[in-house]
Amino acid sequence: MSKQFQFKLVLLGESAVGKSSLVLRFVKDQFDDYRESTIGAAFLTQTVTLEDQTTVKFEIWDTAGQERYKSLAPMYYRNANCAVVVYDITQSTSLDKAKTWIRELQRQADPNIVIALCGNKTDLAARRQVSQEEAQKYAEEEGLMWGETSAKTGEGVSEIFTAIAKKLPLTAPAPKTTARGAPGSSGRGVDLNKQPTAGQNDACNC
Ligand SMILES: Nc1nc2c(ncn2[C@@H]2O[C@H](COP(=O)(O)OP(=O)(O)OP(=O)(O)O)[C@@H](O)[C@H]2O)c(=O)[nH]1
Ligand SMILES: [Mg+2]
Repeated sequence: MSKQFQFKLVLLGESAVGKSSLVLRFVKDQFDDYRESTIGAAFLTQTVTLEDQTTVKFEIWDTAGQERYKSLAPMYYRNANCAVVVYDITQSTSLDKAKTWIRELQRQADPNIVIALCGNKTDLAARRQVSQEEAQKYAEEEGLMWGETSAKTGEGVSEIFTAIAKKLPLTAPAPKTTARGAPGSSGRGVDLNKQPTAGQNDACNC
C-alpha cells in the first residue's frame, strides 16, 4: 500500500496578495475576479500524489491578511508543518510584509517548519515591482523555498504545493495524532497507514 501523510499548512501574507485565490486554484482549480477578503481564517484540504504514489494531504489554514486579524495568526502557524508566505509581485510593500511574517515564523513557529515564499500574480508581469532575482536572493539567504504563481492562470500553483510536499519529512516516524483540522493539534505529519500497535495507543515517537 502506498504511503499517506497529512500535514498542516498555513498561508500568510498581506491582504489582497491572493492567498485565498491560490487555495481556490489549488483545491478547486477555479478563480474568482471578485473575491471577498477573508474574515478570520478558512480551512480547506487537498491531497497531492507524488511520483512514487505517496500521497500528502494538506490541511490548509488560509488566514486573513487584514491588520485587524493579525493577532489570530499564531493560533494557525503555531503547529503548522509548512507555511506559504505570499506577496504580490506588483506591490513591493507586500514583499516587506512577507519578510515580517517570515521573521515572526522563524522566531515563533516550529523550528522545523518548511517555509515557501510565493510571489503571486505573474499574469500581471507588466506591472511587476519585485524582481525574481531580489526575491530569490532573499529566499536563499533565509533558507526558504521560493516560487512564483498566478492564481488567475494557474501557473506555478500545483508546482509550489508539490515542491513543499517533497520537502516535508515523509520518512519521519508517525507521531501521535489528535483532532484533525483543529488549529493547535498535532504538530507533525501523520503517516495515515500506520496503525497503532495494541496496547501502545498512547505511544509517542516525537
Ligand atoms: N490578476 C490576478 N489577480 C489575482 C491573482 N490572485 C488573486 N487575485 C485577485 O486579487 C484580489 C485579492 O485576492 P484574495 O485571494 O482575496 O487575496 P487574499 O490574500 O486572500 O486577501 P485577504 O483574505 O484579505 O487576506 C482578488 O480580486 C483576486 O481576484 C492573480 O494571480 N492574478
Ligand atoms: Mg483571503
